[in-house]
Amino acid sequence: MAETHCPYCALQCAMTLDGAQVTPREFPTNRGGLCQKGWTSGALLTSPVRLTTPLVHGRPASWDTALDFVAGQIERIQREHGRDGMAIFGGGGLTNEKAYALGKFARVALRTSQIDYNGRFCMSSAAAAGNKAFGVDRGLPFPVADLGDADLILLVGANPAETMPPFMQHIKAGLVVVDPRRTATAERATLHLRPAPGTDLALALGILHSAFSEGYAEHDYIECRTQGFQDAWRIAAAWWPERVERVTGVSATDQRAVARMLAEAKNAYILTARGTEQHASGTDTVSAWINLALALGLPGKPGSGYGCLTGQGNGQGGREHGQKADQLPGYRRIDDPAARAHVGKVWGVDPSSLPGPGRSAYELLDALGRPQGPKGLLVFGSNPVVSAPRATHVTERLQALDLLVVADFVPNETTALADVVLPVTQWAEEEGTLTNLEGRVLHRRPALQPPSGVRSDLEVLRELAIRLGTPAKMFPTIAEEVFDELAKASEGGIADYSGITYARLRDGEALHWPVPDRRHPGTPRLFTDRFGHPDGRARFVPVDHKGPAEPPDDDFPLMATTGRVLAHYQSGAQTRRIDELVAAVPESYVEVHPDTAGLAGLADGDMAEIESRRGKVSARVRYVASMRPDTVFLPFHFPGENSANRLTNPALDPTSRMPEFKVCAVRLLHGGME
Ligand SMILES: Nc1nc2c(c(=O)[nH]1)N[C@H]1C(S)=C(S)[C@@H](COP(=O)(O)OP(=O)(O)OC[C@H]3O[C@@H](n4cnc5c(=O)[nH]c(N)nc54)[C@H](O)[C@@H]3O)O[C@H]1N2
Ligand SMILES: Nc1nc2c(c(=O)[nH]1)N[C@H]1C(S)=C(S)[C@@H](COP(=O)(O)OP(=O)(O)OC[C@H]3O[C@@H](n4cnc5c(=O)[nH]c(N)nc54)[C@H](O)[C@@H]3O)O[C@H]1N2
Ligand code: SF4
Ligand SMILES: [Mo]
Repeated sequence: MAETHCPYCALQCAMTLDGAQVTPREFPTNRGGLCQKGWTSGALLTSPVRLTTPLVHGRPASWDTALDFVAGQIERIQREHGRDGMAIFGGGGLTNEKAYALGKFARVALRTSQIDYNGRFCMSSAAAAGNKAFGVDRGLPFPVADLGDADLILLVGANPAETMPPFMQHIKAGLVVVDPRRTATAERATLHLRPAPGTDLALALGILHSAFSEGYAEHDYIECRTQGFQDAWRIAAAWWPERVERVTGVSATDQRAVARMLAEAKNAYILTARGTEQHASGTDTVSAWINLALALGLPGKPGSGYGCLTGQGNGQGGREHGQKADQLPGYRRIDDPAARAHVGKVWGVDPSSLPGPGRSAYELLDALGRPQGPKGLLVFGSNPVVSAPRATHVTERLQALDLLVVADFVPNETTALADVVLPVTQWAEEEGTLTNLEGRVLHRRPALQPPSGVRSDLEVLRELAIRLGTPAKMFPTIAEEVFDELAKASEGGIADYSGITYARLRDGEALHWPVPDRRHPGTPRLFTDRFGHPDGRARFVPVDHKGPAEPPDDDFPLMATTGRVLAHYQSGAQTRRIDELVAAVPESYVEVHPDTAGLAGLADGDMAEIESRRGKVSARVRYVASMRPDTVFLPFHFPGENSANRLTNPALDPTSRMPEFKVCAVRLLHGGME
């Protein structure tokens, strides 16, 4: 029996594993609850699809053969194309230890600048906006359980009733949901605002406009705790509610009602997620919601606040320890000389040998195999063939590589293209830490022995590093040793883990970073006295509405938006292997208003073809009377002909480099493939 946490999302529900048998465990985030994915997560531990033998060009090989081959190819590629000829793509599901080791492997063993990860597709816009406003990016700067005392919660672009079901227990009071679709979460709301996809920024400006004009702004707070209100207000002043109604479709009355509800609540929270962020103007959109929260005096006020729901199991920790292109451990910047000096010392390397910032996730995938781009790629913890935007193009770029190596424990659409597949241990077979959506560092204990033949990601990195001539001691394989080094590397950084030890975590201490020394109790609530900027004040960021990068037109008259369903996780690599989840949602579908479907001659249950400028997909029509007639929705969990990402637009946010997963122009046709 081992006390552990779920392998999937950032809520990190606590569970006990007895062999592969899951039982929920009491914990502040899940209070004894689990969703269907958590309940069934044990199934993959005993699944016959499990990868247990390295594959080289599709044929079983010994570990030595596979690793020698990979190391030999890396050396050849770097000799011919330079250090940046090799690239790494990581994931926000990796433990802190793995994310740290991967970043170190890139900078020290490969000495490449070309490393990024799927978190760029996930939360990078909220991270960028949080850094601008608060000088710190921690998803929720307060414990989840605090939400229980609020009178009002405004949830923007988030569907936790499907994406984190046990989270809904914390919402006890008034709930306002902003989502173009009437989701399971919106069903629970006191008020549901249904803006057109990609128009949230205008909506936030409209609500700020109402709040200020009606006299709800917290002038003392604005004066004492913030900077820059006037510049932000100058833009919002031009967005009176009737103008916003024309752009968003949300009535002026509803905008005013939300402003009033927020102002009248004694304690209120504004929370955002991917619906707000996955846009070419996602950073500005999050800034607009933060501006509203600041004008109402919420961030840092006890019992109130702004937060962003992180997504992947280690969505938070995964972006703190150096697998991001511009980053070193401790949430340090790779272009900061002091950060390079500190981390260089911990690693025992000359800081000048550390590469600079590399390409962001989509830019990296897009550059693969091109004359100036990487020729080899190592993937740990992602399935970009299904999850990257403009997926057909990304697939072609992966095929253009000289060397594609994927470490995974199940075969997926990306391992199918790989020259070398390395079978690794999965969550319950190894030890490690993750940082959940509230910045709390959690310890996962090993519950069962891995099958023979598999190795851990940490062992793979060490074996490759040795073959590339790096001293073995630089890449320990015991998670606790890696953590202790990570803690040192993070010391003095924004995400300071230096006071955290495995012993403290095993004792069950609730350690929310920063934890700057061993006696420090952790920081469950940030911003109560000051924000992270040197002057302690939060910043309003002046932002204006731009709208989607690809608005609908005569050829592609509808907007497609994409997201999640309860039963499947991400690219589906894990959940499409679990019978109970496949039975719940066996295939892709498209949610469409009956009138819109009718115009295309499509009945409920027909196969439709959905086409954008980048490609075509098939999906079964679901009549949903509450859909906006101008919008269709597809889940992105399915591959091949059903992959929503064959449609999506890789237009990138200029700051976060996040692609616009949440809106592209499409047309709906009869006759998709069954
Ligand atoms: N079941 C399940 N749970 C998961 C995951 C999973 O794959 N499956 N993945 C995990 C991960 S990594 C993440 S990031 C989280 C994501 O969690 P969420 O952000 O809750 O999930 P999404 O479905 O991507 O998007 C949320 C909502 O945004 C809406 N939306 C689309 N366009 C817009 C827009 O322009 N404005 C607004 N306001 N809303 C819009 C969609 O209709 C959708 O209902 O879930 C985590 N939990
Ligand atoms: N259209 C559209 N596309 C999207 C989104 C959307 O809303 N719409 N959301 C985006 C978001 S928020 C995200 S987070 C991405 C996620 O999409 P992906 O990055 O593809 O994430 P997963 O499907 O979780 O892929 C994880 C793979 O890594 C493996 N894996 C899990 N843990 C480990 C480990 O510890 N080590 C190793 N080596 N492998 C491991 C799993 O078996 C699986 O094959 O998708 C993005 N794509
Ligand atoms: S809500 Fe998230 S962490 Fe909890 S059981 Fe479901 S997938 Fe796992
Ligand atoms: Mo995500």
